[in-house]
Amino acid sequence: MNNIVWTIAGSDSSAGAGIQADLATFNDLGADPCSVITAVTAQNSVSVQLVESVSEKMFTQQLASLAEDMPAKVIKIGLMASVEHVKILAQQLALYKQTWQKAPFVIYDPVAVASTGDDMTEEGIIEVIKAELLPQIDLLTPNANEVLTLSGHALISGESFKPAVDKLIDMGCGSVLIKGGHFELVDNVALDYWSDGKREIALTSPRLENVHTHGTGCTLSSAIAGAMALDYFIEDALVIAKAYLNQGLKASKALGAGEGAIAHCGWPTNHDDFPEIVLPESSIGYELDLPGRLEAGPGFEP
Ligand code: PXL
Repeated sequence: MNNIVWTIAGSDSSAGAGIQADLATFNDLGADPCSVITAVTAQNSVSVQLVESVSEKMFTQQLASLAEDMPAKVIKIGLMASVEHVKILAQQLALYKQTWQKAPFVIYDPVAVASTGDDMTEEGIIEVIKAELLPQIDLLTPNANEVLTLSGHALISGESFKPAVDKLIDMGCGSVLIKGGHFELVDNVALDYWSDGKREIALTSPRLENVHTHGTGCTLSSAIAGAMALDYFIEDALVIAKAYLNQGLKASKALGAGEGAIAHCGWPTNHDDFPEIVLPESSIGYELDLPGRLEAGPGFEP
């Protein structure tokens, strides 16, 4: 029995993010990793110097080589720098879902689609991502900026999470995890919110003040992918991934003049690293309007 998980992402020469972070995460959790490289980046801890997408031929062949012999249970997508790659990938994902014995679960961390920090990607890519890639995605993992870019919804309060997620689900995603790394709904609390439009879950952890956070987005989505490749249900995978992230953040350090990257330290085992589930009757539950939605029952549309 294999637990194959693919990462489709960019190479980071500083090895803190991208393919390098994804593979380290899959290995730590015990999944069986494969990789498809979308772009090569030359970067250090201070800045990104050069980004070059691989040729369409090379991108397509990597997918074909793996599809033929090593189909995945879970596919994690990171940096997509080329419009043509997005179109090819959307088409291939649709094909895998129709033709593979078991449809892969597809996770997309929409790296560099935010209006800030968009310099790693080609012009016009966001429209193609919205129209063609999002409908193939089972779990999207945006931060607040990426939510705004993709859905037009600004996360201004707890109550704004659910409508933003519902919009992204209308656009074709199966479910959405909003990462709270940049969103301080409650002082000193990091909050992540997940919903598939019917079920929902929010997780909180004490905010960690570590400045060495390069690669946290890649690592979180890869940890979810790795755990799902081991057959954990999505809610459990979110908890494991968050614990893996907290553990790695506590051990991260600088290696160059700039920000350091998250560390990779094996399966999370420390109780303090595990997040808490938000209960409807808690203060954060009220902020998110969980009691109101529970009362309205499943399938409630705001
Ligand atoms: O963390 C986002 C990210 C994803 N993929 C690659 C990156 C980065 C950030 O630098 O270099 C290849």
